[in-house]
Amino acid sequence: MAHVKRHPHRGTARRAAPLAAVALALLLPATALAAQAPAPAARAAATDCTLNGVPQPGPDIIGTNADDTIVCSSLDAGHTVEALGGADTITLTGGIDGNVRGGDGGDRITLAGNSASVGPMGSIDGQFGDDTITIEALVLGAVRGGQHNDTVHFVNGSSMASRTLVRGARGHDNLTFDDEVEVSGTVEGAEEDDVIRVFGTVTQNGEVLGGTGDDDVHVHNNQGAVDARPGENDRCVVDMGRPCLR
Ligand SMILES: [Ca+2]
Ligand SMILES: [Ca+2]
Ligand SMILES: [Ca+2]
Repeated sequence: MAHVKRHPHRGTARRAAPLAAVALALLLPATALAAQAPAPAARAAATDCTLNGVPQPGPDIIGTNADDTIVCSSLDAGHTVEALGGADTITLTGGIDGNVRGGDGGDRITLAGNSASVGPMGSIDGQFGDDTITIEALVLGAVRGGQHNDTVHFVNGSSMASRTLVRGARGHDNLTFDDEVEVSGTVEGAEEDDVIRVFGTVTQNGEVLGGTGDDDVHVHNNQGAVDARPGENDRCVVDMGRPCLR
């Protein structure tokens, strides 16, 4: 073990300053160190997107008015994706705590992957144009079709919670929830004639609302509230559980 006893021949003075800094840091009160550390609730900036293959760190990922391809594996709270005009393809594969907006044009927005989720403050909004929004993962925040005739599809493997909002908004919207999806929170077609299909269960924490316009609502198993009103020619069907409110 000769090397243990060997004294350094040089560099001692240069090392002294860093060592002193370390020693000083060790002497600092714990509160001072804590003040320098980020608050536990605030995560380090992690927005990680690409726009047409080019990395985009955020906070704002701005598309072009052509057809863009945007992929985000993370979007921090307060950060935005603004796809602007064109038929954009937006794929969300991680934690989405910011706001994703399709802009004009018929956009395709997909939430997919084992680690994908829309957090409580996160949102997806198709905005103008006939948008197709496909949800394959957890949504705690909001999914909005925005204006025009949108298709929102929660496929098997997706999930919701009591504060989730799914809103067709203006236009004739199609909102579909596959048979293994437990619908919680609020699902609403809102303005104009909408088609809402729940092939599984609306939980006791869930409500499905047609809104204005003549809506066509069909829920397989309702343990919550289903109400197509107030359209004059609404169609509302529940196969089992609590009947439609009238
Ligand atoms: Ca767009
Ligand atoms: Ca739309
Ligand atoms: Ca609507």
